[in-house]
Amino acid sequence: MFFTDKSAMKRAIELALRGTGKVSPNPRVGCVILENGQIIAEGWHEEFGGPHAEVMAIENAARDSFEGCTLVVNLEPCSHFGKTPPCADLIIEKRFSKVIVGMIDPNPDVSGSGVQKLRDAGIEVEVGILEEECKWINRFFSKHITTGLPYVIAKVGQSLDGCIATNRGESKWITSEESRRKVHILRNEVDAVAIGKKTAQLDNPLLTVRDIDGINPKRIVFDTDLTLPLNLNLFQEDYRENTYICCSPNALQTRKAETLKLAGIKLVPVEVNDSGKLNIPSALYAFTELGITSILVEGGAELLSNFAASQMIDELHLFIAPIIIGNGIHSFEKFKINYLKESLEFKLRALTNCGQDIHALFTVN
Ligand code: AOF
Ligand code: ZN
Repeated sequence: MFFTDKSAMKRAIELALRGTGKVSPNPRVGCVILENGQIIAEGWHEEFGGPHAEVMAIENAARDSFEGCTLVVNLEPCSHFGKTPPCADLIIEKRFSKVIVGMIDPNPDVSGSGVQKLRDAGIEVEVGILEEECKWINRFFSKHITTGLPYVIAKVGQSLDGCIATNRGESKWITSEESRRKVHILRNEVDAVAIGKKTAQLDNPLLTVRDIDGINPKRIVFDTDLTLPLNLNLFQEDYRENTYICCSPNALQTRKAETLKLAGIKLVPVEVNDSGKLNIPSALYAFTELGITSILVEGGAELLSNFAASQMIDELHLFIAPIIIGNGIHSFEKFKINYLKESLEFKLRALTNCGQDIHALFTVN
């Protein structure tokens, strides 16, 4: 098979995705080496702290000089000393003729200087091949490295009329099995999954990745006063090690806090707003401290509304089941505005069928 710049980049992206769940907070990076349109070696960033994709591909090629070869990578080769030495230096030393880059590295320590270094050494560099796709697969990394905040995905499984539960709180299962499978794929992609107190109580979820091969994210419950009972699934022995509760600094001083900590559950103190709700931006900064670059907010209405009111949602996945609930609990019902100009705006990115459900994917920009 003859590889063009684009098809080689497609392959680099495929390889990059193999790092899902293993490289965060680093980006997912894949690399192929082309000679006369043929791939002679491949590599990807396999684990956090490990060698970068370019190093892996170069090692796999097992040769000294790459004159006449093109290196294709979805993220600009690094130029800084992090946990590993600069890839740009290695590419120059190995005498590559050309480098094709998907996107500039948003990391301020790199941000164009990797490409500059290569060009200064006389290497032909092309930037921006399949740039949209490249940016998409590393959107968590980009947000995190440029703002210090995790990328926030809100997931809503609702009826045609926007309800996530009946007025008695019944919410299992509004959406189809296909939709739920997609949620498990999403869970596998993020570093953490978050729910509110009521959802923890009513649904008693595990928040694990099931039905697909994957890695379980960290599990976060927002429980301001630490009133949730210890017998919930999330707090059972097999799960508690990866379970975090966000609570008020006051709640941290209580006996319940001691009991939870002794059980191995981690408590994350978060500032409280005047309204008595946990402050979302300070929770997000606390998550960053825990190495979390992406979070999936799974409900309920209270937590989703709190995130909406803080304008902290980057992406929204709406799973719409073909049922009408009527007088139920609406997905964002606690998010109150008076004028349309105050509404949160999203852009539709994709619309697909999910069994009988509709899956709509929106981003903020
Ligand atoms: C690449 N290829 O495969 C990755 C890159 O601490 P380090 O040495 O692992 O450096 C991490 C930074 O390097 C990361 O923030 C990003 O800017 C870049 N990651 N770069 O050329 C890779 N993983
Ligand atoms: Zn590197």
